[in-house]
Formats: sequence, C-alpha cells, structure tokens
Amino acid sequence: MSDCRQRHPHLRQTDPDLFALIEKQTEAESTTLKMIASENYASFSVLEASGSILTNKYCEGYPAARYYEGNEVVDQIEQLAIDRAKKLFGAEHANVQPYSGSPANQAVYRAVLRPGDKVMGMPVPEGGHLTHGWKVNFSGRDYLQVPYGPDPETGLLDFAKIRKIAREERPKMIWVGATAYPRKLEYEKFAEIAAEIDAYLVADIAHINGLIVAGVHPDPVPHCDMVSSTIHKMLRGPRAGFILSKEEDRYQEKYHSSSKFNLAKRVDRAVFPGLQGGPHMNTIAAMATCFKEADTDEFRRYGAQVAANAKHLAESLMARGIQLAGGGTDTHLLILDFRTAEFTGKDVAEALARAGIIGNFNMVPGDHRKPFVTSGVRLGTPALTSMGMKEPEMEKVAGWIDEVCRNMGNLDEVTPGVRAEIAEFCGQFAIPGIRDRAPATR
Ligand code: DSN
Repeated sequence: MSDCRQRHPHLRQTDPDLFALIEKQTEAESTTLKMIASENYASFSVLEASGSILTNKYCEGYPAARYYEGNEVVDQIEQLAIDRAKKLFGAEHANVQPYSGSPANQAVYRAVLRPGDKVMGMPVPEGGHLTHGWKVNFSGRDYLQVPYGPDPETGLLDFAKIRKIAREERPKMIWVGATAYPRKLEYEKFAEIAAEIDAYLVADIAHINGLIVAGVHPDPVPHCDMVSSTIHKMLRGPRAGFILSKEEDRYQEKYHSSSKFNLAKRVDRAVFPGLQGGPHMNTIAAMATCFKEADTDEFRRYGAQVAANAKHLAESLMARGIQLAGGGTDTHLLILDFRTAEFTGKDVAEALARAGIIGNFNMVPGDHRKPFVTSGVRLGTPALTSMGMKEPEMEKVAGWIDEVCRNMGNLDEVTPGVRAEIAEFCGQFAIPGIRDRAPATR
C-alpha cells in the first residue's frame, strides 16, 4: 500500500473516474503543505478499518443492548473503542458513536439543557465553533448564547471579564474550546467560574486532543462535566466524534431531580436514540485503532513536536515581520494577522494555496473585515509533523510563507517557483496513509 499501483485495486477497475479523482486528491495532498490546522493524515490502519466490512452491520443500541441480532463481534469492537478512549484520557465514561463533532456537541446540549437555556461560548469570529452558540447554528437558535472572547488588543482571554459576564448572565453551561485560539486554555480557571454559578463546564477538545495526550496542554478531564471531540484532527483518526463524561451529575438534584438517569446515561441517551440511529461500526473500529496508536510514546512525542513546530514557525514568521494574533502560539496553530495590511486574509490564503501552502482565511480578534474576507490566515502544524518535519523544516516553511506575503503584488512571477520547490520538498517525506517511505529513498 505504498504507491498507486496497489491503492484501491477494485475501484480502479469498477469506477475509473472516481479512482482517478481520488488519485488526484492523493497527489495534491502529497505535493503541497497541508497546513489547515484541523487536517491531518490518517494511518493505513485507520483507513483499513474505516474501509472494512464493518460498514455492513446495523447495531442500534449499545454493547450488550442492541435492537438487532448478530452483534456479538461488533459489541467487542465498540467496547474496545470505549475502553481505549477512557484509558487514553482518564475518563469515567466514553461514548464513541457521534458521527462527528457537531453531533457530539448536540448530544452534550441535549444531555443536560432545555431549549432556551443560556450557554456561554465563544462566537465563531472570536475563535469559537459554530456549535458553541453561534446564531446561525442550532446552538444559537435553540439556546441563548452569552458570548465571551479574546481581548481585541492582546488576542488573549481575560478571566476577570469572563467571570464578570458569567456572574451577570448566569449561563447553565460554559463551553471552553476553540477552532482559532492559539494559546493554552486554562480549564482550572473556567472550572472555578462555573462552580460559582452552578454551570456545567464542557470542553471541546477537537483541535487540541493530541496536545492533551502528549501532556503539553492542560487536561480538561478532571475539571469538566463533559468533554467532546472529533478524532480526525490531531489524533489522526477517521471522521467521527466522541464524548467523555463523568458518571454522576453534580447538579442532579438542582436541575434533574426528576430523572432516573445519571450523567453518563443521559449522554448515551442523547446520542442514541436522541439524535442518531445506527452507529457506523467501520468508523468506530477505526477509532479503536486510532486510540491505540495515540496511547504510545511515539504519539506523545508527535504531539509535543506539533507544538514545538508551531512555536518555531511562529517565532520565525514574527522575526520576519509577520504579526500573529495572541502574540504567538502554545498550541498547534497560528493566526497570521493582516488587519493593518491592504490585502485581506482571503487574498493571502489564496496566494499561499497557489504556492502550495494550504491553509484557510480566518477572522482575527478585533477584525474589521467580514467573515468571507477576514484579516487573518490560520495555519497549523499537525499534518506536517505527521510527515516527520521538525524545526529546520519549519524554518523553510516560514521562508516560503514570507516570500509569498512579500510578493502579493507579484504572484504570477513568484508562486510557480515556490510551488515547485514545495512539491520537491514534500517528496522527501513519508506520509501516513499514502506512502511508507519518501519516493526518493525507495
Ligand atoms: N471545521 C473545523 C475547523 O476547521 O476548525 C472545526 O470543526
């Protein structure tokens, strides 16, 4: 499985059009710098489990309590995923059935809230996720968002302000999580605030789960009632979500005195039958093997290197005069800040893509531009680190980014050369799920 002669042999015969498109995407992902902070490369094992015969099985319910027959093996697979998730994160309870991050977050709401309840979260333009109460999402339509976000000047969270908002508004739930906040999230401080107002505290760790596993980011599990996540970002799993929770609800008497179910049971019931039907067992099997891969020293070294690479890249870009929101990064991502430039975040993201650097335009704190234009570009290091890149390679990447940014008026001349250099550079690395070795070393 290390080159296209062996990839998808049946599809190649039965549907050459689709096969050709997948090959084209594989080529694109092998010759460009994949720097979208939420993307990565899943391993061959994860891809094999995802593509296995487990896609055939229906198994509504949970292990040993299904609505279909013939699930003896499937029960063992789901239990394996649950046990490995609990071990990896030190959690009391895990549900591995959410189809992805948004369904996981919907289940979190339904486990403890009623429509109309107040929820504190970061709006999308401030770095939060759609499901943290944003107005066009179910979470902002069915619940009342109380917004908080980074200071527009510093780009950092201000706990005095967050505490003040929480005390005034008294939300029933506080989300701690971000898609575009480059600094560490201090769950302990959020937990103090949540406890003062009897609010549930929920962490969405989709972006930073690998950093938590590696021990280079604070751990939310001891502080939070529930923790939701996807598994396809830094953890390099299949496209899916999961929820970790405490067994018991500390507010059972206050908010759920009439319920006979504890928190863990309410999370499970919110996922199925509350929101979803049959779990995707091929995906759950891939999750199981992903959790195994993540529970290794090799993965912990990877997570630490992701953060080290992001830090090095940030420092190298700042040394070249590029401004970063939040003044740098402690995580896997950085937000290039072009608020004072004449070109926009979208302009830069498109220019970088022409040169083979694939990121995304993104709002920055205090942005004066609209969300489809923005003043920022979000870049991340998880995928490059999966290829084996370290600080010296980040130095090269910083050089290419700088070259494009300095030549925004001259892209036709500059980008083809950078694009060719990057394609040649990418060829020096193995890529999980695509090739075991760099082509040049075969
Ligand atoms: N869409 C994801 C991201 O790119 O951050 C979050 O779900």
